[in-house]
Amino acid sequence: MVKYSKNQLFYRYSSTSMIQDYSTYDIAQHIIGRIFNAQQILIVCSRPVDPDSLSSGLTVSWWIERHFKQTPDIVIFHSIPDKFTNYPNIESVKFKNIDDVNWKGYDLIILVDSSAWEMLLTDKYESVLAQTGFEPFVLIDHHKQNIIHSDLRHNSLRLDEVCTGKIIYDYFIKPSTENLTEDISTLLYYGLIDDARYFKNEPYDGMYSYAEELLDQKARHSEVMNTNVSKESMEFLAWAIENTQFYPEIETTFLVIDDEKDEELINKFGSKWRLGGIHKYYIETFSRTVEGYNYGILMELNKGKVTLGWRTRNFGDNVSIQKVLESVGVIQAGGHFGAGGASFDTTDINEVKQKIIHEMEKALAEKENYK
Ligand SMILES: [Mn+2]
Repeated sequence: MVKYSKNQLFYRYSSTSMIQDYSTYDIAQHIIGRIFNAQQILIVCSRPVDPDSLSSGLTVSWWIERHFKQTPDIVIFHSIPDKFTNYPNIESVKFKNIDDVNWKGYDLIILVDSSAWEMLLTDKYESVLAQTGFEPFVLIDHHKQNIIHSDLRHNSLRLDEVCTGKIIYDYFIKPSTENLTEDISTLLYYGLIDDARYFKNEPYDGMYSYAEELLDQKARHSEVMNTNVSKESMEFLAWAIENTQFYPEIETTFLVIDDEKDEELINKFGSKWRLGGIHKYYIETFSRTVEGYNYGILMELNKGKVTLGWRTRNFGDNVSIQKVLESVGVIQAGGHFGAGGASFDTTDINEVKQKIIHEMEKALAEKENYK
């Protein structure tokens, strides 16, 4: 039987939605119980290395320290782009190699903001799971249901929310009656604003009141809204627009980075162009923005696989790119309706593209089967 601290008596039934046979409240309680009983906690932030992923990891860690007087380690296995160096507490997130973690040393591993093992634990995730099993893991996430959520069953708190930070706030911090510090509010606000794409994405219940609560707790609005992009991101945008292919009949744009284009990018931006996330600005400003092109796909050849990112306009009568990809032999696809990622177990990038084009033609002709 789990013993709760005095503070936990304040946890209240806050949701009636169910995850399998457990209510979300039960799952949150179960996770709190596990935190309370844990000896050594590790927090793992996910790829894409974005504001919600980093701020969720930092916020959970802050709350555990504050509420349970225990200091977790925070780790990420993908490098953190320079644009995050001004984030409060960012130095507590350690960028590590997966082999440098003593997995057996942690009895609780909290995963945040992820819909796939690979996004968290890299392509070596199977060797980690072979050592640990599923037991040490819990997951807090807002992506579409995927294999990882079923693997972790009632240790996965997955909700359709605007961002993972909001779930942490609603289910852990707020009921515990801890007040946010200015820095933590600001971190959560970064996560919210980025995942909501400055409120251009679909509105989720409670999204605006959450923003207001963070502002009430001194989130630094002007700091978060002070966006600028690196010169490299702008140069990538210009290059990428030049290299984008337009397919009007399927309302889709493709940017295909095969070996030849990769070489070109390495010459322009250095071998680490992928890791710096300089392609993100192209995806956000260009994909699904051009009139008549509701779908934007960026394909790459990466470590012997074809990987792909998509954007779909949330407005209008559109098909699900995930469904399209599932019909053309994807090994993994997930994320959100309007924004997601996928990978194919092949290096024939043009063959994958041709299959997608063919399936998109079908999908647009029979929309009801691809929703
Ligand atoms: Mn997120």
